[in-house]
Amino acid sequence: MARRALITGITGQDGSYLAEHLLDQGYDVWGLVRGQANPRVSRVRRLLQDVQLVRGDLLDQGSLISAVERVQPDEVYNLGAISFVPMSWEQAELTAEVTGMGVLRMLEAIRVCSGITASRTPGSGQIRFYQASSSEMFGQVRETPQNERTPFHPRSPYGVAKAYGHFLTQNYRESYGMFAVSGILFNHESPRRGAEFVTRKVTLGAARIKLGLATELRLGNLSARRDWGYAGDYVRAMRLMLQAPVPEDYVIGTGRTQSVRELVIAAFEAAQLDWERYVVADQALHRPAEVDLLCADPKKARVQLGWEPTVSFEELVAMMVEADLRLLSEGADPEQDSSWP
Ligand code: NAP
Ligand code: G4F
Repeated sequence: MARRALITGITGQDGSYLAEHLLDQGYDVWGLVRGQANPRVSRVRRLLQDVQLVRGDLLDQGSLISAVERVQPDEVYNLGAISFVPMSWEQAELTAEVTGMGVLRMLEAIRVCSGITASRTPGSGQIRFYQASSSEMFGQVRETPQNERTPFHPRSPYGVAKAYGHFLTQNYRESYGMFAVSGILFNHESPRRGAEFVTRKVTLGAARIKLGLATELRLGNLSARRDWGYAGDYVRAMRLMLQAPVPEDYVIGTGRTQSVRELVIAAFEAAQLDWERYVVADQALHRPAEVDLLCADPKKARVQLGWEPTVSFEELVAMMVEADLRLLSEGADPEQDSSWP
């Protein structure tokens, strides 16, 4: 019988790529959707026609229990979160509830539905659980590159909430023997990335300028460095982690790091534009506390899971610029969430 997966965050970037990957692998895929009239659900219905939808919200314990009871999943991928770091200062409590406490509610739903009440042999739990942990937990980094043993020093309410979810996942593994793992994923991007994140903001900005739809692009800290990879590669790692013989956490990244300035140069080059004529550095877009440098050491994932990224930074930026040029030329409005390449 086909394995059955339940994905929270199905309307987001990673949810869409993971759903496609699991469908390709022969899974029955279910996506958790929330809200009375969430406009992003229609996009999922259009792009992911073979995904079945079930209602639920990470803020609502009962809804998660009902969803797990209905779907009876073999694997649960918890991708749902408030994931935009600046928003986590503006709505810190909501971020803690969704991005942090949401992990507790999902783990509890699995524990209750599986009838787990006491400690078991590690890995013996029936439902396998993946938590979307983040390199934001490393924050003010203690060493470079960062690996599974690098200590955390989160720099935003988002990073703190992710650290809670990470340790809780570890704790449910140790307390109840659940097959519960975290992927500590570094930044990953794609043409489906939200327009608020810097890569997409830059590729959309370059495309708009190229097409005469804008005259400048305002950005914050150009010196921050990130390890940027392709989302399509990273969702493969999520599935591999749940197929491993024992539950363990893994760092997923490319091992290369670039600055926002280098990102801008690459994107404007792909659009054949001189970035210095259009990019305006805006102090108002700087964060209260910045993560200056992230760079992954993905050796464990390479050795134990056989996982490798396949798309380079340069290929990724070119892919995104090309997709945005096409989208805007067709008259689509990426801010409206209606279009998804
Ligand atoms: P994304 O595009 O922002 O998607 C976030 C998803 O969370 C959306 O589907 C959203 O659904 C859902 N969500 C928000 N509030 C919810 C709630 N109360 N209940 C249930 N679902 C809720 O994020 P992404 O880039 O795909 O990332 C997926 C996960 O990986 C996130 O947890 C993120 O923090 C983590 N992560 C991402 C990266 C990265 O570089 N992309 C790196 C490390 C970790 P609605 O349509 O209902 O709002
Ligand atoms: O693209 P960003 O907003 O991503 P950030 O904060 O690194 O977070 C993303 O990656 C995390 C993994 O490390 C995920 F957990 C998280 O959910 C999210 O997907 O910003 C990247 C960098 C920052 O240093 C920021 O200060 O770009 C800098 N930046 C400079 N100007 C800007 C801008 N970021 C945004 N969003 N907008 C700007 O105008």
